[in-house]
Amino acid sequence: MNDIARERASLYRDMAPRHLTPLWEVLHRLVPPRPEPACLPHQWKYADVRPFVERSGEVITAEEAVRRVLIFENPGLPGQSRVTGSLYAGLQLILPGEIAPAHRHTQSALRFIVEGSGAYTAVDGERTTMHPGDFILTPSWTWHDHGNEGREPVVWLDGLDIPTIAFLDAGFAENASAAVQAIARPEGTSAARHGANLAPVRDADARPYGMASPLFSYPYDRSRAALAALVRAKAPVDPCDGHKLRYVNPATGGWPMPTMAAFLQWLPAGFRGRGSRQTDAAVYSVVEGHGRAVVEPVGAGAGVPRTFELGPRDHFVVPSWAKLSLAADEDCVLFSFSDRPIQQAIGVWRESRAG
Ligand code: 1HN
Repeated sequence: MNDIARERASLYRDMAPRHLTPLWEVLHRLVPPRPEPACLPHQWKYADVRPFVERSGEVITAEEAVRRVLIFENPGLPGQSRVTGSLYAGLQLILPGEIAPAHRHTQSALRFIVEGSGAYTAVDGERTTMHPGDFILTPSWTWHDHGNEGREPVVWLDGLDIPTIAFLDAGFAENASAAVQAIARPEGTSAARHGANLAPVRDADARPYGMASPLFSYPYDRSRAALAALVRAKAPVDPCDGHKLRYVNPATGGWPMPTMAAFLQWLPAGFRGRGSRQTDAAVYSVVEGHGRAVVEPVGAGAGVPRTFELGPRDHFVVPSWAKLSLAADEDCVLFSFSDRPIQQAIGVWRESRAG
């Protein structure tokens, strides 16, 4: 060590007890030229995951677990219950006759139904019955419980903004006094008020969930029909995305929840997509068809491109600014979600479709 290096080292040592550190030693890491996510690309094949979901159903009830979920833990973020830097994801199982007790929290949740029909989720007094491919919201601070009055196991993908709310130290939660919340309105009321391109005239019913969409269930048959109609109409196929639509809050035209965006896309058979990058890391759930995702990450995973063979109920995560290229051997339908609303609200969201 030369004199100046020694002087610097002693400066750092002397000021450390005062909780002072030199910016110039870390500046390049604080503001890297492009994102350097610790998050890695990863795939969870349903055939690999399903036996563990089933075994979890043998060792604990939904009620005892409160939520019986296997967390999708990103291999680049071990022990942190995160699927990306800002998001949590997992697969939840509810068996016939079970309930998951009512509670509420400031974290927002979304559900995407992966397997089975006949379970319900209730949000602030209204139930909606789950079918594969349905997209369901649990907005921040709404009471919610789940139950399965059907005859088959039901599995869904949970997406929550848990790491984001933890980062903000803004998490609150409470349990309801009753495990199953009372039904205040018949099933379908939210869809009638907000799901037919109509809206309540007066304010009382206009925004039951504050900033989140007043429509809390987006059934798959309607979303799929929209994409299928675009395919039939020979609408232009985006070179990166195929046919891709975003779920909307019908009251605003904006995102369904303030912290999470969700999308449904159709890749026509034979599609060979161009690569694109976005600053919002995304979690994908394959609904239909077989294809491929090539993910070329930056940051911790740089230099290790991953190819994921896609089939129904497989899940994968694409880190921020990774190049994603999608291909389809047969018609493919993909669901995905991300933190794009946060990034767009603060003006930092970017996309590169240059390849
Ligand atoms: C939660 O409330 C649900 O309501 C799922 O189904 C997963 C993970 C952490 C904290 C709360 C649910 C959750 C959760």
